[in-house]
Amino acid sequence: MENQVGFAQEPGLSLQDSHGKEFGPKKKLPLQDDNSKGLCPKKKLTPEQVKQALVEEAGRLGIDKIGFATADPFTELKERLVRHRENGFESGFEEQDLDKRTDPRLSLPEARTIIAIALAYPTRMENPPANRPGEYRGLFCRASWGQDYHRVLRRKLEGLERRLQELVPDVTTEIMVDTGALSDRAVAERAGIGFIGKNTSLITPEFGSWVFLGEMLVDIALPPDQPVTAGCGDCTACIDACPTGALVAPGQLNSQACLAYQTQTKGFLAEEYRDLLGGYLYGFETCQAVCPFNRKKNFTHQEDFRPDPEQVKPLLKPLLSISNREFRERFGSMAGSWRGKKPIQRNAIIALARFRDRTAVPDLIRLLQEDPRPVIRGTAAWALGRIGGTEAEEALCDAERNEKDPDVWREVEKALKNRSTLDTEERRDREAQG
Ligand code: B12
Ligand code: SF4
Repeated sequence: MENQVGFAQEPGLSLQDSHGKEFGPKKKLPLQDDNSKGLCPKKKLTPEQVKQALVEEAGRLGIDKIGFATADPFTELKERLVRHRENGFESGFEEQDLDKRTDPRLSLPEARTIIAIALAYPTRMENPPANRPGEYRGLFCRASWGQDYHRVLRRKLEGLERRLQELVPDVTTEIMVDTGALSDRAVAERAGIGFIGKNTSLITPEFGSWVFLGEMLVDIALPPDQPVTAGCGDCTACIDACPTGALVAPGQLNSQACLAYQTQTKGFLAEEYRDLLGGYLYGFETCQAVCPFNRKKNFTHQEDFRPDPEQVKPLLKPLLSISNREFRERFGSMAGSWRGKKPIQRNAIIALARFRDRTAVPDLIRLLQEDPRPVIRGTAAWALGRIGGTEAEEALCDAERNEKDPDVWREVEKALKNRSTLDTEERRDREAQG
């Protein structure tokens, strides 16, 4: 005998929107066991119930916040993004198609709802290894601690997707975490996850801005949440603290001047930024660290984001000679490795210069003489100029004679000029000490 047909999400259930109109699967699927279930009275599953089931599932999956928003176009954001581009404030990491960035239906044509999630990440390390002379360390920003958040949030969203498919079998979905077309912050704001701070971050009342964001577009209408009403008030701590003035106006960032962006570029780091990195190898977070909403916030319950101190605060010198394979093995699982090892090594050289680590001079000389990458040779030259000393000076003079790359040569020249300043200061100090 042929099976009776019915809704497969839960035999005997059908979906209704708030007006009582059915919005469930248009396609009817065969029931597995029509004898028992087909005879049961149909239970109505309203959009509110679907939403509630997803909220409960989010709790089981360990999602810290979930919110629901309409999939209407982000019209105001589009105007903002156009001005952002005209001002040259983009980083280049954003989706380039502004229509796609602001119209969810260009990613999922039937999109009705966006389900936004947030996961909190920790801000303090237990037993962080100390900096010691000759054993200095660099730092990955907190957003790079533990497992790469792209994978973690995607896994959580896939868990939600599975539950939704049980409830609404032919639902269509599209998951996005960071690399999707939409602005994760704008989505999260609309879904009531938090508000946009003057530092441009999405700030939640519970976890501050120490949260990652992701979303799932779905082609069914679920009741939206209300945006959070809190805000920054008169506070301007992040704008005042940003060392490059990258926060050009409340909620407006010139990404090109943002040190988080600058740590991720692959070319030479502009000289004006080198003294400002403060030992960061990847990312930057002053505008979050000073925010009162982040004060004393340290949520360590997400196992996936627990930092391995040797990974997130690594010794600098070994980074200079790390092989591609070793780099992948040690750092490949972190978000901060996505640009490869070159920017990390460049930043490690800059950090060694900051510490004026004389024990790094032989390694830096080797880089200056042998590394095939001009950015690494040139940055090593600059660092040698900063650290100074006879050995460094001789290596720089050799490079002045032999270096063929014009950019590296310019760095060598600058380093020699800086070195003479340092030496003059050293000489003056020694004379003063008698
Ligand atoms: C490109 C990018 C960057 C660039 C540019 C950042 C920027 N602020 O534009 C760089 C490399 C600098 C960067 C740095 C960081 N990033 Co980033 N980045 C992105 C990415 C891929 C796109 C962001 C984008 O489109 N920016 C352009 C601006 C104009 O749009 P927007 O920031 O998305 O949204 C703005 C508008 O909606 C506007 N807006 C809307 N309405 C209104 C109304 C008013 C009145 C105002 C004033 C503004 C406003 O304000 C929003 C906030 O900036 C997103 C992922 C994604 N797909 O969204 C992650 C993302 C924004 N980054 C993230 C993180 C964690 C970081 C860092 C903290 C990492 C670090 N420690 O180094 C820093 C923070 C620096 C900072 N202050 O933004 C998280 C942010 C989480 C959060 N809680 O906000 C995201 C969402 C990734 C994720 N999925 O979790 N990032
Ligand atoms: S530091 Fe102050 S102004 Fe900046 S985001 Fe936090 S509350 Fe807003």
